[in-house]
Amino acid sequence: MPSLTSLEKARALLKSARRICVLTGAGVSAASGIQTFRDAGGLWENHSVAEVATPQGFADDPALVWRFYNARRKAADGASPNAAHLALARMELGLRRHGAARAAFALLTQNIDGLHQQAGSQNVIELHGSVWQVRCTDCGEISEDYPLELPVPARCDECGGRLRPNVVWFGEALDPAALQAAEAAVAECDLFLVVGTSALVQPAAAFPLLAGRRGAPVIEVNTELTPISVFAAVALKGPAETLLPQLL
Ligand code: BV8
Ligand code: ZN
Repeated sequence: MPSLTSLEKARALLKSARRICVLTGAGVSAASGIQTFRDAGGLWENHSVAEVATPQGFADDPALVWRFYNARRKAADGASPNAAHLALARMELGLRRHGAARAAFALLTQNIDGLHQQAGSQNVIELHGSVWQVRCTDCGEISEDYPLELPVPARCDECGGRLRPNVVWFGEALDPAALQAAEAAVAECDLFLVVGTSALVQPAAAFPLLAGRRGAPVIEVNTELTPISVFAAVALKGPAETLLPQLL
């Protein structure tokens, strides 16, 4: 666990911040019982990324991909927000209530489980989509009204076209609106907090570096060191569900 001084330093930086940008990854949902990707026992241990998280994998075997995402919908359905999600929602509320007029708070998440919204976070930008949304590859209809586990082959209620999870796979561009909103938040923040991400996946992993290069201090909360740690003004080593409430 981090020394008191690094916790105090992080608290002081947070206290004086007016425009906070947060980036979260699977580590914030770990305490909610949702598997991360690259930790021991993680999702990528039992699934080939190419088979379940690329357009080619979906084209080759949509049933396999839907089994993978149906399992993730089920896991997310059984999960509730943990203290890390709740602390981030409280941080945003506090800033909006007591922050100066130009106070701003943006929560960029790579997670697709919707737990930040369930915890009460308002300004959430889902960089990699949502496991709750399904998109028709023919008519483009996006819906959250399909059953928890989609029958395979999953067909569109509107046009009978093939349905896919509305998530961003490797090799796919992020939704332009989400990317633009994220870049704007990175450009205007005066503090960047990165929590629970291995910081390997682009373009999300570049956001903390871009903020740091502009002079915004970066605080990292992670149970391990990552490529961001060396750039961070403060790198707090420990679980987000314990450290984030201590930061507030
Ligand atoms: C794109 C699908 C271009 C949704 C995912 C070189 C440079 C730039 C890009 C690339 C490159 N080489 C390849 C690329 C492209 C690729 C990429 O970045 N590859 C990497 C691996 C090298 N990027 C892309 O393809 C992106 N698109 O670049 O498009 C383009 C442009 C125009 C036109 C066409 C194309 C798309 C990336 C999105 C991929 N989709 N998933 C889903 O199923 O969820 S990625 C997958 O990884 C998830 O989205 C996940 O969110 C993301 C990141 O993982 P993490 O969230 O960080 O989770 P992880 O398990 O890795 O780490 C958990 C961390 O938490 C650990 O550090 C652990 O220590 C910590 N932790 C654990 N418990 C706790 C904790 N911390 C605190 N408390 C705890 N309790
Ligand atoms: Zn359709």
